[in-house]
Amino acid sequence: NQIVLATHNRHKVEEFQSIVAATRPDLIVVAYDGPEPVEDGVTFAENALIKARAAAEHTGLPALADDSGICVDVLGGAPGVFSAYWAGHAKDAAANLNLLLDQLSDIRDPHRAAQFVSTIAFVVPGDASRESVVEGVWPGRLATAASGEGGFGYDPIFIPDGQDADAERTVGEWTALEKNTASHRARAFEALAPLLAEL
Ligand code: ITT
Repeated sequence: NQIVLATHNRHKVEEFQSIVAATRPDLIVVAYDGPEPVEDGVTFAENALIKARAAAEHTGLPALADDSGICVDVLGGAPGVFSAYWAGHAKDAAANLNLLLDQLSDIRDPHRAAQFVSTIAFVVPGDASRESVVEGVWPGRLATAASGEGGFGYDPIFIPDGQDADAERTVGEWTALEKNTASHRARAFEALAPLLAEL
């Protein structure tokens, strides 16, 4: 059973392969390498659907797409859908997270609350009735400096809630397995699992 993952982000491919292997080892996740559609939606759901529909149409396979980002409370939910390009058009992860830290250092917010959001669209070619969108949210707060080499994007500055107060780590310091059992992406996939039962 193949399912195509509509992303050009290799970290997302690795994470989905690990998440799917843990609960649906019969499903083979293949990365989509066809033309990238223009992501001009204004919400995670719109962008996820744009990507999943394009991959389903191009490959003829059931398709998943993840549109995701980090949403900072004191910034009204930004960077949100603009997370990949927060510091410009280059998709430069270090520049993005440094800009976010700079922005937070100018604002007095002792909580620094933020959440990672993953929105997954599922599209089955030729069966619009099965099209669906689910969301996973991972609450936490922003560190004051980056630490850790793991993960990607904003992981080095995100401290998930629920850790022992004297041993808090950023996701950059977590193992891949730790991240993939707790993350916004894992939570969204859990919500999606019942819809994949027929695959
Ligand atoms: P595709 O559109 O090809 O899937 P992308 O990286 O451009 O790849 P998005 O448009 O969904 O994907 O942007 C998501 C951005 O949000 C991503 O580039 C990171 O900056 C951030 N992000 C999402 N999930 C993350 C995670 O698990 N850890 C760290 N940063 C994450």
